[in-house]
Amino acid sequence: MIRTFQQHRLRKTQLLDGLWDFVFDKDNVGIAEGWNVNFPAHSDPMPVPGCWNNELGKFDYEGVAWYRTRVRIEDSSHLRLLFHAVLGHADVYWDGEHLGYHFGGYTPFDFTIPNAASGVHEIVVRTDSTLERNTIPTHVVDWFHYGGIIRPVELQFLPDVSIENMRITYNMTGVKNADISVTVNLNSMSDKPVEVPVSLYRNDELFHTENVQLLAGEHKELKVEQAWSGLSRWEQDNPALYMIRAAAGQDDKIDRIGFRTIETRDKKILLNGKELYLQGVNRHEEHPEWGFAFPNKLMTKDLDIILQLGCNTVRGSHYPQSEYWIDLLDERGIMFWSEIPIWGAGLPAEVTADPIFIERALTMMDEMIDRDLHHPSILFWSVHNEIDTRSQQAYDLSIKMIDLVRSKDQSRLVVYATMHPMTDICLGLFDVIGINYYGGWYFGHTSFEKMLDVFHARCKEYGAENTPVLMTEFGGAGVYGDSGWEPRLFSEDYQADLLSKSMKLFRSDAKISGTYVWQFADTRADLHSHLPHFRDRARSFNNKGIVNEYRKPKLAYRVIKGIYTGTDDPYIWGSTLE
Ligand code: ADA
Repeated sequence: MIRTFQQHRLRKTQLLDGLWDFVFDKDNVGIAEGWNVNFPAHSDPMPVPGCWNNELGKFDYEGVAWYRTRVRIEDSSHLRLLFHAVLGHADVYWDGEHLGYHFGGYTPFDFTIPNAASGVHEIVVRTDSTLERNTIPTHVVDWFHYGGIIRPVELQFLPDVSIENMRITYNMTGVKNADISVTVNLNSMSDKPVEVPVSLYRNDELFHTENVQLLAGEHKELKVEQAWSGLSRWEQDNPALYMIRAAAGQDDKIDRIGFRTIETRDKKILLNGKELYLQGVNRHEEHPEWGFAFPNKLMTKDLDIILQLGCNTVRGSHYPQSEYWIDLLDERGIMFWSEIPIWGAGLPAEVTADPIFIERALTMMDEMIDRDLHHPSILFWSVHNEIDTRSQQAYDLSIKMIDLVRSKDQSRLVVYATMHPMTDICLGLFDVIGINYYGGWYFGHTSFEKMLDVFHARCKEYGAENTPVLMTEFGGAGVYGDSGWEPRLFSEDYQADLLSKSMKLFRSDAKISGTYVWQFADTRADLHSHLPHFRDRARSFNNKGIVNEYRKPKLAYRVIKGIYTGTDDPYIWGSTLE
């Protein structure tokens, strides 16, 4: 399942997940040798979705690799070939022909193949996981450089007239009332004029119907605006959701929305007019056995662990996470911070002015918003993490990113995470400021108070005195199972102590609206024996997780649970014992 609900009732779809033929192209000769037509005979079977690094003998390969599968089409049909996520560069071939190229990693892209003939067809994908100075992320980043087709691949069978997309927006006009707008984009692949009945449903109840005429090959946009009443709002305790279905002739599309408002006032974040205090963790969607091809089953488990911790929010560090995950958050009333993988600690400011970097950043943002626009749980679109926000280049990039987000979506807050709270020049640009600060880990423990004093003063100077502030990262490493009687660095005890002290300090600062602990689970880091980066990551993991990579709790989990739930109850596993 890609979503937690079915996305089509009429449109036939087929998952192409399974074992694909796979081969590394270490010398990058595949294009010259025409592997898109003559796939090498000696290939390995490779699970899709999956990261090749999780297979034996392939752990540290970074570079070009090729995948191939075959599909049988019973009857000639128009097709849509949809990749839900491929890491890095992807070139897709259909029967040897180049369908197109995509750069990214965590958002979907697709190709339409009109009038595909019946019979067997070959799909070949050339992927390149190489990270460089102007890729996003760049080559220095604090997570493992996985490669592969990490999310499902889908083949959809389209009728002559199909729904390209459906976009639903609304304005709350009262507690239970909203003006809604539904835009449906239709595409005709017919060679003659056609007329299709289009119907729109809310929870299976028809709310609009009309016949639409399209010329041969025409794209048409249909916009329906209505005033709705009697709505329930999406809230933490009652995450009311509404299914919206568009049907156009033989095709349909289903999505889900929730009604809520999000705004800021006098340094506070208000959901449905009520002040929020955010209690969260940073979660990488990563696991040592699956890499970024994170299975749905583990998502429910992650969420249960996070809910038991007392969280009402999660930060999706540092890239668009699975749609299934965000669906779960919608259903459980958990608020989400979503971001693209610009990871900037140590990134030279010039890189953020590189036109290729900027274009990639804008495309990633654009694709993330397109994919996730309807999730009520997403409150924050975050445009970058820890870039050099002391520089004019970062300032200029921020403006571009903010403009793009606001032009596409006015129903969420535009945010970022700064690692330069005392010297940042971008403070005045955003709806909410996130601070990443590692007092007690990279800096001495007492540095939080001083940092916050300087930061708050600087906010005033930059016209951000009313901007809400979140502690988006803080913490320290605690190697799972390492405890003792003395608070040694890297022990579970030190980590728990540091988090507890920092959290108490942040919670007593009325100017801070919430905390995201770094991080939920330990994650694989990118260490190489011949490179200098991240040498302090014991076991080649970022050990700042409050659970380890297999989701086993450390002392810090219990301590934070006590703080977040206000129970000081070290007991962690929702017992069935009386
Ligand atoms: C940064 C970064 C995280 C992680 C963290 C750390 O704040 O955003 O991805 O690398 O530091 O552990 O140092």
